Amino acid sequence: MNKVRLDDTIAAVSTPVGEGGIGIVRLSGRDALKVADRIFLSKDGKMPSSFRTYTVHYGHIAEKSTKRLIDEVILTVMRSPGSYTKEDVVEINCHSGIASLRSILDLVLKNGAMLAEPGEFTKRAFLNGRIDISQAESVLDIIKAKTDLSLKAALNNLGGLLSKKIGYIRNELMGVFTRIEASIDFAEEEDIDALSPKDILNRLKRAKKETETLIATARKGKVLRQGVKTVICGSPNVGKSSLMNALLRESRSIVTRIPGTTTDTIEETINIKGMPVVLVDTAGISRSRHPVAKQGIERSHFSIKEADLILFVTDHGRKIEKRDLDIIAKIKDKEIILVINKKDLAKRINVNAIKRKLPKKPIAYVSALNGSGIGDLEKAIQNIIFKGKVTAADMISVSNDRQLEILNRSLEAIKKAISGCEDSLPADCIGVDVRSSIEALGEITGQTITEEALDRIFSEFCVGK
Ligand SMILES: Nc1nc2c(ncn2[C@@H]2O[C@H](COP(=O)(O)OP(=O)(O)OP(=O)(O)O)[C@@H](O)[C@H]2O)c(=O)[nH]1
Ligand SMILES: [Mg+2]
Repeated sequence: MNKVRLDDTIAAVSTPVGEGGIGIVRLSGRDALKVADRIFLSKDGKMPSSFRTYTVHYGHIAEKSTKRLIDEVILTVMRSPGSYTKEDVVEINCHSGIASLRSILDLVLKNGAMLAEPGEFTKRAFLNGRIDISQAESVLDIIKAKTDLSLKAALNNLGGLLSKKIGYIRNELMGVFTRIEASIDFAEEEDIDALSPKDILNRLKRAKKETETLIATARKGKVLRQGVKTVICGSPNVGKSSLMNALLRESRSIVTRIPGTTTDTIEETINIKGMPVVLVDTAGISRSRHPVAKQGIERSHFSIKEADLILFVTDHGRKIEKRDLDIIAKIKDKEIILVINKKDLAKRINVNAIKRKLPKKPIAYVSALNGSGIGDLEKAIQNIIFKGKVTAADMISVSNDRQLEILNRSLEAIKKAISGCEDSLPADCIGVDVRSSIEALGEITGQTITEEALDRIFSEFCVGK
């Protein structure tokens, strides 16, 4: 397929595939209205190209050559530059069935539009200067937001709060850079407005501090965006699946009294005080030789490796065994909450023996059977993930690994510039580092982004966004 060019008019189905009340085919580009003219029959015979911006019109989509009606629709016109892409945009609200959506899309494509690439509407909003790249990324975060807090953080970024912070740091560095350049170019002239070395150092230190603050938000940003992978693990039959169900408040995992019930990992997302938590129930870890159990246990180990947090489950009514200790040895360097389940049963567990192996890890006593202690466990999860409350500062956060990697790169360059100043290196040496930190920051907002990086960002989107 030919690559779509920026001056092509693009079209795609912008709603999820499937049966629903309404589906939307969206068009964007300079011929969007012309294409609509060719396929829209309004009651009074008026053409979309005569419609005012932000007006809504009733009519039919039809193949005009054969007079075949395809669907009854509502058509909206949003004219350039006041639209999502800053181009002329037409949205056709039709009935959301595969046949209707596909026929309308086919007709639109036959009449001069090109099928949009993934994320291309948002990409055009960036290329046409309506939003920057970090804002475009937040569109994806909004679509994927699983809780109200995730949504709030993503909306802040869409509103440009992260871009503003980056802009502040970049300005600080620009100030330093232009003065350094001036001092090199006009070194002989006495009265140039050069910053003193102390001013330069102060500005660099401010930029360093702001960058570090942003980097510190990355962990929470990632939590809000992707959720915390929380893996429930332990020996067979300790009540892992029962705990999963108690946290989910529904009977998702199979529970039986037979050890080895769970043989595969099961994932579900829950919302704990606004944080998305991705719970993973795993097969109990034992030395089973059964081929099904063995594969399941391999998956348990894999999940443990990937976990942000582990709920290590033991049984209040049973003594600690070697296999519990083997699991502890594997997980002890991770973030862990020790969950002592079945607290409704008489105590046989030696908690101190585990505490010695897992010093300073929080402990929660629960009964997955009757639900007691589950609220405390949720609080412990919240504490460990967010070290307490979510603050307003967390709501302006670096939301993905791309942004984090760039910030780290920029920070390294700033640090080099600072030590250059402290060692009184020549101005041009310091200038090189300041410039590379400025260029790095430009990649977050898109001022200095490569085509390849752009493609990578938008490939995460679906067609139609
Ligand atoms: N008394 C009591 N029994 C429980 C509790 N939680 C789970 N059980 C029982 O323990 C047995 C095992 O529960 P599961 O949730 O299947 O345990 P599991 O750890 O997922 O087991 P595997 O998947 O086989 O590794 C079942 O009979 C549960 O009803 C609890 O808090 N108290
Ligand atoms: Mg189970």
